[in-house]
Amino acid sequence: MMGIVMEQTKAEWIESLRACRAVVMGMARTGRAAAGALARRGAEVVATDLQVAPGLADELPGGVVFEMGAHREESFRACDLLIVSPGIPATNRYIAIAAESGAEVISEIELAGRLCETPIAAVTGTNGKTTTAAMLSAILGAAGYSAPLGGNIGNPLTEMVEREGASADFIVAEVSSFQLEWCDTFRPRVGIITNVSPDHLDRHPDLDAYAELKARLLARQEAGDAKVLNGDDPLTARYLTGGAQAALSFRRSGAVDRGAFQDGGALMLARPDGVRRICAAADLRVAGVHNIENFLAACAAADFLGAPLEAMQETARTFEGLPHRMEYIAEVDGVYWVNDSKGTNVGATAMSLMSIEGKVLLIAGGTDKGSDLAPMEAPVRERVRKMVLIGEAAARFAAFFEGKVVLERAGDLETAVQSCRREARPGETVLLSPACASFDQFKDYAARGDAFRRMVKRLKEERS
Ligand code: UMA
Repeated sequence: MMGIVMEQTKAEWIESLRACRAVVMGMARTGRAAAGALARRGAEVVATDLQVAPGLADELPGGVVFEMGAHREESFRACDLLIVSPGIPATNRYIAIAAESGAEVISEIELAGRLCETPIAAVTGTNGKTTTAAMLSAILGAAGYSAPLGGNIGNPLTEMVEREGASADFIVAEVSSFQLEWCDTFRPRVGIITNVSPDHLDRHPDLDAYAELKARLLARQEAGDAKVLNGDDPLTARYLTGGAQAALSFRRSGAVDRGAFQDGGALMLARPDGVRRICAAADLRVAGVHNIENFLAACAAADFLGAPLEAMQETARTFEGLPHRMEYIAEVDGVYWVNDSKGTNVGATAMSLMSIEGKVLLIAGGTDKGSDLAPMEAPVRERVRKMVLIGEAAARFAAFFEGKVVLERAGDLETAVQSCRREARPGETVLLSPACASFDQFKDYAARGDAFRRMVKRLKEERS
């Protein structure tokens, strides 16, 4: 079987799966969705994972061969197509074995794109991509379109395409840099890059390589498509030039030719036929300057896809935000508790700190990604009264912030919460925004945020 070439239609490629031997590597959410989609289209599928996951055979179509507990070199040598889960680094030796044996290596997002005839609006970027994608889906929904949301947010895009592709007007996809690593022909009708700042530098060689991966989202776009880029972020704005697609941008610090921008207290849309006011920045139900950026990006994309101003205005008033992203949990004895467990990198935590009024007790740390901590220094000095450190990264964070802010090494989240409970004064905010991944102590950032929410709710109950 050949890789998809530009002359080959999607239908032809799908037909070719009947003669395809596929290996799906990783049997978590991504792998299960991909293995099912391929088997249903007639491919011979080997599903493999280093871990054993019981119950998989009941979940997947008959005929799928399971190689669990270890990978088998022979299977990688013999396959035509390899689907790699996002959690597996590109340097994995089995990927090299398959590629050297002539297999095409793709991600599950690439697979979803090949299976999908519905226009896709895809959002990537270091921070804000989940919220921007959710806002875009909400605006399109308010405009009367069916625009379900999938991808990195948690439900694999392939699953979404299979379930709703035929009935949806648009599919809104949140896409991570890991998922773009193995993308080749993925071509969204609209591609948004929210921003690029240091993250995942344990997986990508440097910031430039990471930005280039993000830009891969736009590489296959053609006339009739659009890219939406952050005009205030030089690493992102550099992709505004070149390409046959329409170039839209969003900015908080000045007008744009086409896209959306903030003008004092107003949020504006710049269209080919003139500038229109969307709403006041204060109309947004979600707090924080980063959410103004997310909303502007979503509006620029939604306008390109045909949504009217009223749908944007309604979404501004009603969109409540997402769990684990500056999620307000409770006030206990005058102290505000906020869950920003999705703040998994330095840029996200810096941004979250700047969106809070008053002093902050910051709970940070977790799995160390080795990022430069300098971008956090000014926000920490300005806003943080005390930093309480947890997880593997605690020692490096402590060494960097020593003498810059009051520090405590709490070890784990429960101890950190108890310490903040004792220390925080009325009017202050206790913020969990770790600037780190969670894998040292939790399954993922959502499990960490859920645990934090439970602990805070318990504190609240103890008071009432
Ligand atoms: N494995 C092998 N061999 C290896 C290494 C790993 O078999 O050599 C197996 C592991 O045992 C595991 C699987 O491969 O079973 C890897 O699964 P995965 O980590 O890719 O998990 P999924 O459940 O498929 O989740 C992925 C995304 N995970 C990552 O990017 C790490 C999820 O994003 C995403 O929601 C999901 O696909 C659906 O699209 C999570 C994430 O942390 C939320 N994303 C990062 C972020 O947002 O910062 C990028």
